[in-house]
Amino acid sequence: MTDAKVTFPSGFLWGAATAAYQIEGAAAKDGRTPSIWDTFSHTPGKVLGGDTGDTAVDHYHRFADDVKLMAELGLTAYRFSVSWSRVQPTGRGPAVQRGIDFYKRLIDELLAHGIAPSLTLYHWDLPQELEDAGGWPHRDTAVRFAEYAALVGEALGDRVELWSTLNEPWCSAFLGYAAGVHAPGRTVPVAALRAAHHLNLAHGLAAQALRATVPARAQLGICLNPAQVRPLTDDAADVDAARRIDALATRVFTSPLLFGRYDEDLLADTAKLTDWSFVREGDLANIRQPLDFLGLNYYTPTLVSALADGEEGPRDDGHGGGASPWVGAERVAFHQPPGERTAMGWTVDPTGLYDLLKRFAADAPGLPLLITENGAAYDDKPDADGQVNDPERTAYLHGHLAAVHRAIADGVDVRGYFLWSLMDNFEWAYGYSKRFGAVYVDYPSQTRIPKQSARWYGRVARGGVLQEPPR
Ligand code: IFM
Repeated sequence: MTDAKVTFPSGFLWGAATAAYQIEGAAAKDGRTPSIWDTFSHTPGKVLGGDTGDTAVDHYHRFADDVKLMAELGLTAYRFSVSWSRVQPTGRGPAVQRGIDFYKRLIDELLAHGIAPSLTLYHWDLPQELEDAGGWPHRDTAVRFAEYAALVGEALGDRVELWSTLNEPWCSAFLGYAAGVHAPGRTVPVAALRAAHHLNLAHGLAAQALRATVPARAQLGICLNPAQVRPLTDDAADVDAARRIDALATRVFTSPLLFGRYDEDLLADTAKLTDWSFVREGDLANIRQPLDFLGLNYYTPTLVSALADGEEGPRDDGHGGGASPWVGAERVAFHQPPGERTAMGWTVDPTGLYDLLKRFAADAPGLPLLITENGAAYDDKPDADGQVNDPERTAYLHGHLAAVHRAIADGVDVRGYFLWSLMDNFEWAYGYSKRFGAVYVDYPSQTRIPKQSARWYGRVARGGVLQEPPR
């Protein structure tokens, strides 16, 4: 491979990503109150091993060392999320200064090390009080979110240029309210659709609130996890199954965000559940706000086929069981795409990332794209010398970065890549059993050990040139 083929554009962001509940710990410190994930993880049987984010990887106290480590690795950007209930404990009213101060300290540390902060306002941790008042299926939650966005914008707008409103609203809506495998653990199909709409509205209202509070240089976007859906065969029924899943996984967000509409096929597929009258006049205009970038999170493609009435088929869509999140598209089978799998059981297939980038370059011409998450879990362990060698993760990153480079070479405007995740952390319903980190965390001692993949990624980041994985 020659350098010319694998050199990324100058200014390309080389980052890693995390989320507040997955790393911070300090769950009851400095005025923070429970979020839906605190409640969910403390409910017996919801999270593997009864794990919680109470301590997580104690980033709240160790952030300065963690930033130092990022700088040593050569990262130029860091994507983190703000814990809503740390800065606005009840989801209403003024900001709590101690909560804000934590993020100020973190951001100042990043800036001092030349690392661009990329702030996500919401990565799934709704203040419990807002869930008690109805949660995302309830319209007022979107209004509350815009108020929270304004508070954070006012407090941190001078320090942060890259802003994302929501992370993976699909998971919040469909895993949280239909499948029940994520907080708040409800299994009410129509609640998921209402939640999806109110998350879209929350994004639109928050984007407007941010534009009014943060300096004009700020870049605003949203991080989605569009499914890269493929039909098992060319059969019309399978192609239609892929269309149904695409509508529910991706277009339920991208069509209102980018085009100001909910697609007719989505409305038809879900008509037996709702007439969508919760979409009020003016909502779609509020949702369709100018974006400075679209964040894409990608891990694996989705392979589907149609199920005839009464027919059974494989149903593991990789989201950990529970009720079906695919409300209105229940007659779809999910197949394991061929290829190697990660410890999550997710197939490694970088062509899905390439296809996704090409799709959004076509669907949203002129809109810069960021890979805001991509990575893999493996069963990493330190060896006798205390080193963590993770060749599978390096190969995964290499393959996906090559796919990003290929898309850029084809003219797709990709501005950066954030590896998921900076360090091992609380992997939601899987607790601490899945390690996505480039940095290994020994949980009892909280010792951080950069894995071999982190060192490799750092070399790529420093040179802006894709390196061959170590042999
Ligand atoms: O850990 C999660 C993250 O919080 C959101 N995107 C997917 C990751 C891996 O499952």
